[in-house]
Amino acid sequence: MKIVDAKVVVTSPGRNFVTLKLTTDDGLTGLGDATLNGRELAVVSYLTDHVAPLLLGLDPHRIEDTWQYLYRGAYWRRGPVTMAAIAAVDVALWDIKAKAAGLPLYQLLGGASRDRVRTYGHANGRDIPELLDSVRARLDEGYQAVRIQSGIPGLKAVYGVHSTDDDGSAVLHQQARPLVEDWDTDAYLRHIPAVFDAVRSEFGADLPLLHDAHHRLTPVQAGRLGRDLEPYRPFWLEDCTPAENQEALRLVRANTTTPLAIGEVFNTVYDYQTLITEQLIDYVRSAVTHFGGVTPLRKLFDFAAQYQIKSAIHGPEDISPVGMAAAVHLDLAVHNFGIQEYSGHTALTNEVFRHAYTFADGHLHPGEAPGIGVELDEEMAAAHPYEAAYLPVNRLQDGSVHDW
Ligand code: CS2
Ligand code: MG
Repeated sequence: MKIVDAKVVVTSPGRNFVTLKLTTDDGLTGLGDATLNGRELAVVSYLTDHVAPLLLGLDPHRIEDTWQYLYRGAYWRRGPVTMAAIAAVDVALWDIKAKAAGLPLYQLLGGASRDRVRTYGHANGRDIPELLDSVRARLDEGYQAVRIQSGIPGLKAVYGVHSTDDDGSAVLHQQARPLVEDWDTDAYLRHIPAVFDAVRSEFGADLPLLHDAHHRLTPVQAGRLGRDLEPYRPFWLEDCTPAENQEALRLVRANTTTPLAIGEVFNTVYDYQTLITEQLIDYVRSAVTHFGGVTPLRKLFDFAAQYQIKSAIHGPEDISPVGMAAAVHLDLAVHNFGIQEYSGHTALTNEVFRHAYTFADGHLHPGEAPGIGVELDEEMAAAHPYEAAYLPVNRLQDGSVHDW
């Protein structure tokens, strides 16, 4: 079997997605997600101009060899653009291999280790009453674990909370130029414990509550927040501090027993080395799309398992249904599964990417379709062309740029 076509499909059914479609001389096709939110076209060029020509004529069954060829052969390795491009190739090859075997991908990953995949959904509110309504809405949709994000008194727009213009219209985070959001760490640190207190008072002690600090705290501030939240027993505190400096988590870990989740912006195992071997975190967050594909992510989970660390694949809306499908196959198969983030997608997106995975009672299942179980409607995709869109930029009250 040989690869005879490699096509990059860019579509924007409400937000931008980049998808690689590989076709073999047997007529089998495979899909891979290459969406890098806010920098999509960089990956389009990496794939179209530098990778696709090298794939033609290769044996699609040689997944590990192709991965190594693209990772080591480029010389310039790691990084979000490179690893999103390699991920798309990797997942498309797994899709083809599983289709050739007539099996759903999870069966090639060791088969099911559980019956279904537990998820968490996003709840947010500009204030606490609105947040409580949002938590209630997620519970009504069947979620059994909820991430809570709240507006901060005195701040106009905050990560994870939909912001509105003065006329009440929703301000989309995806903007043709970066939306500028404001930030005040002290106001945030004062407010979040009250948010947890209100949610616990309303929904009780048992509901798993997650919170994303989105890289915004110093290590000592993260340790302080982790300790302040301990009475509310969070399921986890996510991205509590920028973790490029992995040693910073020693300071956080020394100050709190709140479970820590990190890694959605990480692209290789080297980003996690200290965090895992010193058990400084409890969950690894990388997505198939940002970590180079199923092949390396499975290796990461096996490495993390030796240190009692669990998987928690990143799954917001900017991970396409192709990336989500690959994640759910991995979730079903690996032993040290923790939880799967699942924001869901718009109805239009689900029409462009018809998928076999299903969501019920707060759980996902990949389905039994051969491959990853996703079909791309290229005609519909073409009807929704790319639209320039950027993630927001965060500024402190004095105007200096801060992590978003
Ligand atoms: C967030 C993401 O879901 C999460 O945990 O950190 O929504 C993140 O902000 C986006 O993926 C950025 O593109
Ligand atoms: Mg996050």
